Amino acid sequence: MPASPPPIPARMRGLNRAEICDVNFQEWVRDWDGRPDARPSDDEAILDGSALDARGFRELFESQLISRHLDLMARVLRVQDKVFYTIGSSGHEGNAMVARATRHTDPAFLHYRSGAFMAERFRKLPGMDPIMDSALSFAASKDDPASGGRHKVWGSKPLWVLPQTSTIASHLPKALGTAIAIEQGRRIGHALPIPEDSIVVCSFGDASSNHATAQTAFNAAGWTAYQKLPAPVLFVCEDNGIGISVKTPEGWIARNFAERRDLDYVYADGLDLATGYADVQRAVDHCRRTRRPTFLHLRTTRIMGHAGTDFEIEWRSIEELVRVEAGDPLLRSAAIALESGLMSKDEIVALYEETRRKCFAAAEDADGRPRLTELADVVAPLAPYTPALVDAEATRFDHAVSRAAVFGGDEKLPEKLPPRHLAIQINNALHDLFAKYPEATLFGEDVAQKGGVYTVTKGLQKAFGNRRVFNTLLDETIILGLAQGFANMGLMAFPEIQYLAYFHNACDQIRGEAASLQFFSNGQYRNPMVMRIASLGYQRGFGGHFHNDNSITALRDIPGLVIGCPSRGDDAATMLRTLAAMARVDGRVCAFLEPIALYMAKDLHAAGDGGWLTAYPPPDQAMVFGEERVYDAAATDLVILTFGNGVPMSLRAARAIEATNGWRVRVVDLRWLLPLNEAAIARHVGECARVLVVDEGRRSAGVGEGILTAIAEAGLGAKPMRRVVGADTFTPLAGAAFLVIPSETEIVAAAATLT
Ligand SMILES: Cc1ncc(C[n+]2csc(CCOP(=O)(O)OP(=O)(O)O)c2C)c(N)n1
Ligand SMILES: [Mg+2]
Repeated sequence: MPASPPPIPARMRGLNRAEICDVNFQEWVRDWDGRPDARPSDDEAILDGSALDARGFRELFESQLISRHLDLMARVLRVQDKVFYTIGSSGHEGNAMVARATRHTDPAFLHYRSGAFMAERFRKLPGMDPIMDSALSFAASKDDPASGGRHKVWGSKPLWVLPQTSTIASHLPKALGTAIAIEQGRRIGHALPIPEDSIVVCSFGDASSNHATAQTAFNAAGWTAYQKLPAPVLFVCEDNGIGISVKTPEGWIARNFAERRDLDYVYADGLDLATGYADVQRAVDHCRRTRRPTFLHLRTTRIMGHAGTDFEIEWRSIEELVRVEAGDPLLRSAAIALESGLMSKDEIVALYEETRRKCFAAAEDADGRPRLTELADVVAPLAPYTPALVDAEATRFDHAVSRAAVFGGDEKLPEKLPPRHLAIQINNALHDLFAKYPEATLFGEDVAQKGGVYTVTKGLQKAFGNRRVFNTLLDETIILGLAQGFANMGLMAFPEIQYLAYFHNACDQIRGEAASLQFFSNGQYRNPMVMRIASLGYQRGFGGHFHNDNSITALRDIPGLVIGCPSRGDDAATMLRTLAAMARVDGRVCAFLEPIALYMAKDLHAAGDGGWLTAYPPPDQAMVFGEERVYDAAATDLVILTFGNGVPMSLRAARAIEATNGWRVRVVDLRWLLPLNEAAIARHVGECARVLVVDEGRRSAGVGEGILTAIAEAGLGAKPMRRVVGADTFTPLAGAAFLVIPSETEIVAAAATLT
């Protein structure tokens, strides 16, 4: 019979496991009765055979203690409403080794259990205070240098830690994107903001490694390495064996990752600094030297629960909890300090208590600092817009020489050629922007040799090379992750999403990540981009829902995002210039919706009239952000507010309405869908007797609702008014597709009901 385990002392059965871990540490140190070695000098190995020297160990141990006491402090002060976050790093303090082995210029996208990593990275620059900076973030203080009090994030501008929200795994694609951008930027001669041999650090938990967003990043990293293309990303899986309450099957992480051919696997014991450090360093060195994606499987544990609100005692056995707590990495670090002779028991306890004191003092200080109390302050970094600078940038024209070469000589400049349709003018505008911005890059599915499904990007790769224009693997999450990574490295990114329907499965990369970066970093970090999406319905060549998706609702409520939707070629060119300028000047994340059905449209009222062809605007012209295009501004009988395909349809319908009702009809192409220009909407409605809103999107939650709301809020809701809008349905195949979206006949009929 196996001996029964010793009984668990009464004091160990308490509810507050943080207190128990705290007491445990002190008692364990006091009770230690081993024999210390002769004290090592700073440069000597901390223990025989360890790759870590005594100075290094001492610093790592201090970083671990800072992290632990920030956790303990947070648990105590949360209940006093001085701290607002209790997801801690306890058990993960070994990640300090990753910070030590990397540089402060290696961009880091961190797991939320990165207190020790941060404390250690703070050492890399003089004059910084990890405790105070962290305390300010815990306290949601306006003085928090990472987020300005918007969230408890691990982030630092000088330390190249880009703040993360806590959607698990969502940061992996952009970490990979940043790694690829380091290499790609170097190859196109772009001045990188960090050294050329930098690597990207990206940490996450064991449960998170199963997430689709994580898996696609691993896959894309392997896909890249398989082709012998560099991707120097260090994936650090902090394996504590559990995700909230769900255990990761024993051995699963090694099983799943140890033998991937194009993801180089290194295991390190994150619970033991003396033995773990060599392996951590090996992983970092390998990644830096080979530029291959590297998977560091870092063994950790989780003590004190998932967060302060997780009372593990209620759902785990006491025996199991005590067993887990016995694996506390700080106990092992204390043992190393004692066994090596580096520190005495008293020194350790004194350091422990002194760190506690500093953390509480910093927290009290932080609690006394101002918090965000005004909405204007909260949203200040969300959607910066400096019109004068944007306009100057959008109209800046100093690339005459390069564009002449791109277009094949002065005579072939597009503004000197006859009017053309939308697809051609977008293509011309992209060539122009690439001539203007040497840092511009464009990527997506099929965009390179083929030039996209609709040939909108045709010739770009030939003109600008395969480092600036390239095909990605088939995954929208990765395309948008790449865009963020490229932007992080100061490149201008034009990611393409092949169809609007396919944006939706990667939406979080814009919603949760790209659009939130300026907000959560208080404007310190930005990932500007112009995301082009082939969009909307009415296609005759290619049917079905997924090629005709007309829902932009998922984009419309993303804070800070700009959405532009041109309906004709000249507007597309000037809008693209403005979006590129907004990205460059203000760091904005922009969506450019290209109405597929208008790509090739040439005529407006009759076959052969060429009414929808437009001249190419010279490169010093741009569109003012928010500005609408008005057709027949003098008309006042009826205004039709619309966008996209609705514009030529409404212009045709306007003729019929004029013929039947005798009304003059004003058609307003809003062009900018987020934010909506509410003042312009109110002005046109105010000037006209009747109102039609033509919205090809769906009835619920679409643009039309926003337009009607703007009208109502302007006090103009009493005017005769109707909405012609798509049905709340997916788009069917063949002719049935046209039953679910607005038609010209419907527009004319709706106008007839307005008296
Ligand atoms: C996309 C997403 N789904 C669910 C959650 C909720 N959640 C937060 S942490 C977590 C468990 C993560 O476990 P693991 O990756 O092992 O990290 P650990 O907390 O153990 O360090 C879950 C399910 C989330 N933040 N994001
Ligand atoms: Mg875990």
